[in-house]
Amino acid sequence: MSRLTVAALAASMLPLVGVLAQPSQTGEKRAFTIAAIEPRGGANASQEALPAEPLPAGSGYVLRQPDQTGRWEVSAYLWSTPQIVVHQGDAVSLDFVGINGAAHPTEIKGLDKAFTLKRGQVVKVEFTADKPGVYPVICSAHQPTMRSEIVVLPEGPRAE
Ligand SMILES: [Cu+2]
Repeated sequence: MSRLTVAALAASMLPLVGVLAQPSQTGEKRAFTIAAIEPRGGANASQEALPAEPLPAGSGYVLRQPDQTGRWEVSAYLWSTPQIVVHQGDAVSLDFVGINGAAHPTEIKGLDKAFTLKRGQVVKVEFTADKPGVYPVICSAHQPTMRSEIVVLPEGPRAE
């Protein structure tokens, strides 16, 4: 290979190297609030019978038997935001707010984040969405209901 050919080859590869070496230009700041909530409903057994079917297993579901007045109640522990979608490269900020339930031992699987959210507290979790995938947000005390997920889409064109 002549010196000239090598020089020409190197020159032709320069634009490609430039593209590959360029840092991500698509990253945006994304912020979300995720509350620990417990929506609740009930009725008086004289008007609406207590369901005969038991709820699925797990402490995420709560069925309160009729009280002295005959009122029964059902509730489920949930994250207020069941799914969050961001793009690869985004700087993500999550504010977890404890509203219902005393404590929520929580893990974001695949992101190496773990914390206990207590009522009346805000826990801030920040990370850069490096890798595309689905990252479950699990409160181990309230399964199977208290599960959310963070979806990181691969880098690419965004909707305007
Ligand atoms: Cu919980």
